[in-house]
Amino acid sequence: MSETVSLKNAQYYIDLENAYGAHNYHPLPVVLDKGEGVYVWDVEGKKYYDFLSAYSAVNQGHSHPKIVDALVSQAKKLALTSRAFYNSKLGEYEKKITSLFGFDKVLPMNSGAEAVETAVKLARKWSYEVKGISENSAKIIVCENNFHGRTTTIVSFSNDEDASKNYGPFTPGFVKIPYNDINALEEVLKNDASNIAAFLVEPIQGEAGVYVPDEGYLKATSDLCKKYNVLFIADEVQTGIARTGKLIACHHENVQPDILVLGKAISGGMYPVSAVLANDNIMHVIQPGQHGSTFGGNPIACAVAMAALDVVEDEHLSERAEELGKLFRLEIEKLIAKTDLITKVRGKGLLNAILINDTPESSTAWNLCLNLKENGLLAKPTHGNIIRLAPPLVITEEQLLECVSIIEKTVLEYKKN
Ligand code: IF1
Repeated sequence: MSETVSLKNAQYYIDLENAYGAHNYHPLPVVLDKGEGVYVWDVEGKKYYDFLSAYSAVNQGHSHPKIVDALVSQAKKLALTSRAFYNSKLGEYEKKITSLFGFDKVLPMNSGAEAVETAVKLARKWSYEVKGISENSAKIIVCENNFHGRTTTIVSFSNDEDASKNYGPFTPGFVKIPYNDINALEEVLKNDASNIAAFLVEPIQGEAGVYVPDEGYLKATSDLCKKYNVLFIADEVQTGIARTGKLIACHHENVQPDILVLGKAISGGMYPVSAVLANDNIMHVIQPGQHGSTFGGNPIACAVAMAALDVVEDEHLSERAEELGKLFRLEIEKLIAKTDLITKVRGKGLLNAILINDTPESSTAWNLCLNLKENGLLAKPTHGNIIRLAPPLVITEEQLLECVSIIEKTVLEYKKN
């Protein structure tokens, strides 16, 4: 009989984290203890709607029974072999994910940042060994206000002071252009394509504040990459796995990237799983001993990911995100007409954000999130005055409309102190 551990009050857990954990986050003051579907509960038993979904990792809902079962049964059987040996799960997973996303090969990793790093290495190696760029001179084009993870190389091409200051010296070989600017990309390619390996882009800039580029941006930039023999790398760690209303956001414009980077919801948030997908003409440049990871492609990761991807298909999460996202933005537009506190809602599928009518330095968005928490909905600001609103994709229309009511109540009651 497992003993029921009596939970302490929230402050007890907050104090522990402050005393013994690095202070690399500033969490909302809530201590979560349980999750199920779109709901989470804190240590005092209060129930909330989760409108962050662990930054779009929990698209399938918290502790989805099918994914939990896959995790538990595989963990009881075989957890980790390393890639020194074959295992009975990896090949099945590789066949499933390459067929689902339409690529010849997948390179399995663990975190999103690891997958982005893998894509950078793959593109560079391809540019030397296939395109013929002279070694150590390849450049990769990235967008201003990007977020691709937090490794030293990745923050080397970030223009976010918080993410990069005092982490130098930085990795060279990256060229920044404005996001959502086709001409800016064409300019760089026209002048320097012979030294350029790839263009790395988020189909929607999540951390920057859910910036949705103009219709046609992804198609136009991927066409330019084809024209100049430069690889188009889509970082779909946050926008992928049905979040924006398609299996990957590139599919809104029928774009198939040369390299696809996935993470987060591949596992439904149950386990760290990420992946880099590409066709043989690119992936073959990595031969035995030239890249790897202890946990990459481990049996638990594969079993969990196969279950999580089944849930995406079985529960039609892309279609749900598409339909419910339209309803959500429609309802928030009605709220915007009643208040001057919110100036805009933007997003695609169930990846949305509202812009608060105050400066990024103000605490209005944070205070609104504190009030949303009191009213039973958890969300967090990104970059000051923008609040990301991204529930698990398993949310029902009824639950979504209840959340709209919570947001409306909170906004209309908000008193700037
Ligand atoms: C944090 C942000 C979101 C990502 C894209 C790669 C990664 C991420 C497009 C790296 C990760 C996470 C990281 C997490 C918070 C969250 C985040 F606020 F940091 F920027 F979602 F917007 N590409 N995003 O969004 O994946 O290594 O984390 O598995 O670092 O605070 P990871």
